[in-house]
Amino acid sequence: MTTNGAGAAERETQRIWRALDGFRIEVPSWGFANTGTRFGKFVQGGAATTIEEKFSDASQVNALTGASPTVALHVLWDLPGGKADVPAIQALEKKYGVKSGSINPNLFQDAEYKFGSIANPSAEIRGNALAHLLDSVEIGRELGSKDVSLWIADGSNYPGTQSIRKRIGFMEEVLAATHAALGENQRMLVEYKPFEPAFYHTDIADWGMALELARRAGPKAKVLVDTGHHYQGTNIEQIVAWLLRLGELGGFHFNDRKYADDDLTLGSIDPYQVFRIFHEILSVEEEERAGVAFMIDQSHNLKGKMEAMVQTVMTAQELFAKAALVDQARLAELQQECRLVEAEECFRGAFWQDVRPVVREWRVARGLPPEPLKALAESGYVEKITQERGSKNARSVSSYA
Ligand code: PSV
Ligand code: MN
Repeated sequence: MTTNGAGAAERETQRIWRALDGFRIEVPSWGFANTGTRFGKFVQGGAATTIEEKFSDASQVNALTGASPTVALHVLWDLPGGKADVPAIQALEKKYGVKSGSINPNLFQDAEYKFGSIANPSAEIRGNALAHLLDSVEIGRELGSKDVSLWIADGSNYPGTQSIRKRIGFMEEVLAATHAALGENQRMLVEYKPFEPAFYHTDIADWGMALELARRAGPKAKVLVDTGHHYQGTNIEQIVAWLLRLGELGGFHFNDRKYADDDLTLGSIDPYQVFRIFHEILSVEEEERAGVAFMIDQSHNLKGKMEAMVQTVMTAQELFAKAALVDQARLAELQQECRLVEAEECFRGAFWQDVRPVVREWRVARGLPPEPLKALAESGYVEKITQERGSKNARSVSSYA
């Protein structure tokens, strides 16, 4: 796979294997469920409508890729009974061999949150939002999951209709109270998003706001970067570099997009961007990046859900492997001497390498199928779930359930 001789090829192979051995990416429970667009819902025969089906799907993805042993849970969608559902989830973890990952409170779908949740002018509504956050912390603790991952959908649609400044104070209070409830091994991730569902201002619009709120909440609060939550042209890897430098990068929600928060599969539009992000992560010491959680946040409307998820994890593995090929020492030298073209070639040379043969060898060596998508097709799993779940899905009208 390289032109530099057998020794160099061997070293590159080792770098890839080492990177893949340590690579984990969490799948979202909601990525297996029916979703849609603002204009309609597209039901798939094989979509998961129960938490057991979501665990079953997640465990298949893990068995095929060897990289996804945890599944992110969305509290209202997956634990509608709250803490009372924890034993059922634990039983599913045992049955399917995948663990609960990040716990995602839901502060965006109840009617009372129309004007906001933790930034709502009403103290009563903020109190309800806090109660849900505290429940989520408790659920996370009982499940032994590390991260409570907060996305705050609050904002406003028209200038002058809300006090942006007052709402900062409201959020600070609730986030500090949530942080105070975290167990020893728990963290709180603060996600930002500049648009949608609000379109004039969102209360946590960018990484600066998320960082400041996280810092004020306490040391266990970190920033979560969702790759779909930026304005066009934003240099996401620069944000990543800053957050790494500050020790404040909690993790990622990976997805790809062309226009807004499109939830397209990772690397489908701009694989080079994902490579650049992985490069930033791989260019810091192992301890510094140890706490950075990789998660997928996608819902697939047109592609088959299982196929799209397997394809996503494979793509993530391939792009991570490419990033692992960057010769960091050589690159640092070239950067220091401002040898621009050589530095760029050293960097993108790794991106252009076809790592798939080595990734395939690694899969076989680890007892995994060499071609996960082919193995999925041959397993008959999608046909089986389509048959089993088909009639339920045909009747299904509720979104995300
Ligand atoms: C919002 O767009 C988001 O990125 C948040 O992470 C949610 O939890 C997730 O998508 C699912 O709607
Ligand atoms: Mn997200």
